[in-house]
Amino acid sequence: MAEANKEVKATKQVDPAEVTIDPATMEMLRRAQQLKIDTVFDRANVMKPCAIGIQGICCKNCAMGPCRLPLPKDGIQGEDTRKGLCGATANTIAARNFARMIASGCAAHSDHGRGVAETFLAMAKGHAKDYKIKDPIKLRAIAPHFGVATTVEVDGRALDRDINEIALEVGQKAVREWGKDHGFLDYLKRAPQPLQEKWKATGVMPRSIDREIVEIMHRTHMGVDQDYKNLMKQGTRCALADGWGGAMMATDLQDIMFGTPTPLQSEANLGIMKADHVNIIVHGHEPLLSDMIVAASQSQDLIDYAKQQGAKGIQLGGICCTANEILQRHGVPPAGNFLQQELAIITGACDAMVVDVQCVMQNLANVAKCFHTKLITTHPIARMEQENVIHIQFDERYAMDDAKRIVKMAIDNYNNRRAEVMIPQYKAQQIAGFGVESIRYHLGGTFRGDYYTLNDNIINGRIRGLAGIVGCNNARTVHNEEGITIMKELIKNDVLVLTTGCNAIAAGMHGLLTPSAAAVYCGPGLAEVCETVGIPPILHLGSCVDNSRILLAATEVVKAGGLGKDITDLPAAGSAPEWMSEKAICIGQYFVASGVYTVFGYSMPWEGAPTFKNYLCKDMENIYGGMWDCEPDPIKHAHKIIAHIDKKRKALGIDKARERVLMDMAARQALAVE
Ligand code: NFS
Repeated sequence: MAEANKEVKATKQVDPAEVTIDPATMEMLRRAQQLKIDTVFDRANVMKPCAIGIQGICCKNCAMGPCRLPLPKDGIQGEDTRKGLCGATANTIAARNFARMIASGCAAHSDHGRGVAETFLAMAKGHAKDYKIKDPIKLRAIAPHFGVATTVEVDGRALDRDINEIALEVGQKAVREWGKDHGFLDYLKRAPQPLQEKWKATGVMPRSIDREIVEIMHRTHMGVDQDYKNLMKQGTRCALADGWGGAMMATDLQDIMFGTPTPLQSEANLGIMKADHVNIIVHGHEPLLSDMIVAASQSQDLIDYAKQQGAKGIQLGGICCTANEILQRHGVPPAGNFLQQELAIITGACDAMVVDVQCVMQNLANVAKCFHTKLITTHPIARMEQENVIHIQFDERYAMDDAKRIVKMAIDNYNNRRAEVMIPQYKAQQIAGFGVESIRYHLGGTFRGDYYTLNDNIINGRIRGLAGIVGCNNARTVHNEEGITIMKELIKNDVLVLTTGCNAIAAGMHGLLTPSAAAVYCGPGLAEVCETVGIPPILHLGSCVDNSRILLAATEVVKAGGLGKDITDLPAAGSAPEWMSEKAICIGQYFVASGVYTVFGYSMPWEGAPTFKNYLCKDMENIYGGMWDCEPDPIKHAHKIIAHIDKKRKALGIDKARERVLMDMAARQALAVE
């Protein structure tokens, strides 16, 4: 069994209790050690990161390098004379690397968005029969952003336009956003007016999505852009093309085709897998296939077929953002987040793992070799070299047929289990599926139907502010520890948390996504709001592309009034405590450029270029209203966010209301009747 994995030998075994705070993960790591199967936790123990690369000061953009520019031991004294063979400074190198990370992140989210837009258009043309318009209200709501009319005039009366006609035009317009040859992205108009003005004035309005990515690749080629500020201007334009472009369109079009999420109950963690069921784990990002697999696994003929094979049913679970996609729309429970992907196979009960794009570890193939698990790649752009991997290319024209074929393959594999099944019995209840629309419903005014009640509670100080805590796991930090500690500290201090991505899965696994968590973990103000309206203190807003929901929720807060005129005025901040992917850097930059103070954990690839760092972490605030920061210590991290929220409350003149909340119950009651 160890054969397939013998390439990596841990010099010292990791102590499971030291690398994660999740008992299910600890249990599976012990099991892996018993079976002599290495996981990402072991590899992180054996291979240390490059001390220069981690600081962002290694340039490998031409074959004269790689040029490495380590900081002098005693720091920079006087002028920084470090340079590469061509003369590139540390700032240029770090900015090029940073911009390339943004380009890659934008490409990943936006190519996902392109796939969705193309399928949406195919659906509208009748070429993808298994996809439907599930949310026509949302389609009508977003059509005007593309300049698509939702009414037609008949005899002087405005009548509702045919929904299929609207879909066709929206699909055509959306697809063009990737390569339009004039003007700017349509969705930029959704941002608050002052923010749009700021982008115009600073010259960072994205033109088309593909162009901004290409231009970064050009500008970071050897001998092109050699000014870190100018490089980051393009980095910003590209990041905005993601957040207010590709990712936002992905979210909207997915909502229309698969349903706009509404809060629903589910569970989270490896304990959702069932020994007596066929277990299918979907992993990756795009819901185009996974949504079909949900439907296929619920079809009676396949459930009957599973029973014929001796299973009690079919258990579907998700890993990474695909998990969030099918959780928020169908209540399918996540089996885990990024660092748990190998562990789902090590349970011995994973009959098929179906992957598409992004955040899929190649070592899954090696782990799958040790078990009966069928590892199935489905996307033409994401295949694996290992021979045991099966490729079933997904074709949206035959979506349901492909999904059924995959589910049947998993069922046929049920009786091939060869290792002892060991599923850790840990899972937590959760409520997920929040969004711009459901926040309006839960925290909106009774009659106004907007964010009035949310704003009111921020102004009166029961809610101190808002924090978007998002992003990945990183094997260089303790699994889930930073994210969970930060979120607990924030809600303890009355900060309402919005979460997405693998951090959202962590919140679910650790029991923070239930309304009852409010009484246990929240400060008095936030607890009161959560208990009154019946929401968790941390709202699960979906996958990483759904960070666009956070931007739009913030815009709604601005529109509802009383908290300034722009996102940057809000008592709000962003954070990715355990970030690891290039997508996270892109997200961070579009948050910063949207006016949000954004703190990352772990370490940032700017440490080796102090001037560039200063530009991102200080100067950007003067340009966009938001700026970067990095704080690996979770408690300090949370308090940096809280200090920023308090700074914004003060600027808005609402800091006094907050002080009253901190008084006794009588004072709070007095505040409530004012
Ligand atoms: Ni976001 Fe989703 Fe997870 Fe990180 Fe990867 S799954 S797109 S990148 S690891 S949160």
